[in-house]
Parts: sequence; C-alpha cells; structure tokens
Amino acid sequence: SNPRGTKRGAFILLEGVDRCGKTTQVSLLVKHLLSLSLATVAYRFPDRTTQVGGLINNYLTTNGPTGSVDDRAIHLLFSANRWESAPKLASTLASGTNIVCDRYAYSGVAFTSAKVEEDRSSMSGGELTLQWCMGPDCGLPAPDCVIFLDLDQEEAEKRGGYGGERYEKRDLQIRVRKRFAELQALDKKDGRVPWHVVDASQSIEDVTKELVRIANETLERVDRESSPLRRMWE
Ligand code: Z5A
Repeated sequence: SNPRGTKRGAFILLEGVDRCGKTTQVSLLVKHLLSLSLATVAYRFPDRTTQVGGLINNYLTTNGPTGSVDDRAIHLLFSANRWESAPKLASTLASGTNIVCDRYAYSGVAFTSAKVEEDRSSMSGGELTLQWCMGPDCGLPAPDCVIFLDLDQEEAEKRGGYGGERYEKRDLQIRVRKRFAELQALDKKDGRVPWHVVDASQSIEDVTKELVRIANETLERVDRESSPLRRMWE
C-alpha cells in the first residue's frame, strides 16, 4: 500500500499476434471492471500520441524503401515509448487504479527478434537475439499477469486481409508467435510473471468470460499478497 494506505492497482497485460482481438478485449475488460466500480484505465503500446510514438507511427505506416531505419534504433524507440509512460503507469497503479494494457515489452522483444535478414533494414548486421532485445526494457514496471490471446495464422487471416502496416506479413507473424512462446517459457522457468494462454478463436463473448475470470483472480492475488510492483526481467 502507499503512504495513505491505499492498496495498489493490478497491472493486467494482454499480448498476442496481429488480429487476435486485444484491442476489442481490452475495452470490454475495462468496461466490465468499471461496471463493478473498480477504478481501471486502459493503456496501449505503441502509444502513437507522443513524439516518440509519432516516429514509430511513421515507421509502421511507411512500407517504402527500408534502408534508412536501423532495426536496433526502431527497437529502442519502442522501448523509449514505454519508458516515457512508466512514471505515470507506476503512479496510476500506486493510486489504486488498475491498468489493462494492450501490448508491452513482450511485443517489443517478439517482433524485433522475429526479424530475419530478408525483412530487415539494418545496416548493423548480426542477429537480434532475445537477450539483446530484452535489455532496454529491463527494469520497467512488470505486469501482474500476461494474458496471451492465442490465434493461429489461418484464423488471424480470416479476420480480414492485412492492412498496409510494415509488420503485417505472414512469415513474420508466424515467427513472432514462436518468440512469444519462448518468452513465456523464460517467465515460467524463472517463476516471474504468470501467463494465461486463452484461445482467441472463440467468440468475443467467450473470450471476455475467460478474461474476466483471470482478471478477478489477478485482482484478488494482488490484493491478498500486497506485493510491490515488480520490474521487468529482473
Ligand atoms: N510492435 C513492435 O514491433 N514493438 C513493440 O514494442 C510494440 C509493438 C508495442 C502495431 O501494434 C505494431 O507494432 C504491431 C506490433 C508492433 N505489428 N503488427 N502486426 P498495434 O497494437 O498498434 O496494432 P495491432 O496489434 O496490429 O492491432 P490490431 O490489428 O488492431 O489487432 P488486435 O488489437 O489484436 O485486434 P482487434 O482490433 O481487437 O480485432 C481485429 C479484428 O478481429 C476486428 O475486426 C475485430 O472485430 C475482429 N475480432 C476480434 N475478436 C474476434 C473474435 N473473437 N472472433 C472474430 N473476430 C474477432
């Protein structure tokens, strides 16, 4: 609890591949928690509304010649976009408000580390290892749970063709899903953040039901344990 004795809010993170329904479910879960009079706000990354977010948006929406943007530089921008939100995020939780977040550092690592030479623009060469990618996000406020909305590539594609964004490509998305599994295994091995894998091919209502159950369980645990906010990958 903070000096005024308020218990901190819970930090619930939704992750997953493109089209898995994160945005839909974040807004439904926030609505549900608010209907129970539980103070809750939504966060999303990238946050395209900041200056750094504007650079990220330009990068994602420009599919032209890629040679000018180094993969490590863009990775650091995604991370900077989280760090610039971190103080507000931490103080929101400290004030007792819950956060439901759409993508975070796991997306950062999964996407960058899934790039291979053919779709990389990097001048710097070398492999973008999981370890290298995790570095810049180490120490960020860690979520109390990760809800991974799992959807295979065929199901994702049934939800409409890809838009024009840079990462909306089949092979990359398949590699991203594997990277998420590796990150889940790392958290499991170290007993860090608990993951809940939810079958995102169910109806919107059925996915929400599972999310509500997981959110209740997480809120109860955070309340019971009164544990301070942890830090990413530390
Ligand atoms: N990225 C990165 O590289 N590094 C980082 O650090 C971070 C991100 C944070 C933009 O992210 C890109 O940035 C993203 C990762 C990378 N690249 N890709 N791909 P974003 O979060 O801004 O954009 P997005 O992930 O592409 O969001 P999205 O396409 O909007 O997906 P979504 O939020 O998971 O899905 P949705 O909008 O809720 O639903 C998609 C459609 O499916 C929509 O028509 C829904 O009505 C429908 N839908 C949803 N649920 C269902 C169910 N259950 N059944 C049927 N249809 C459904």
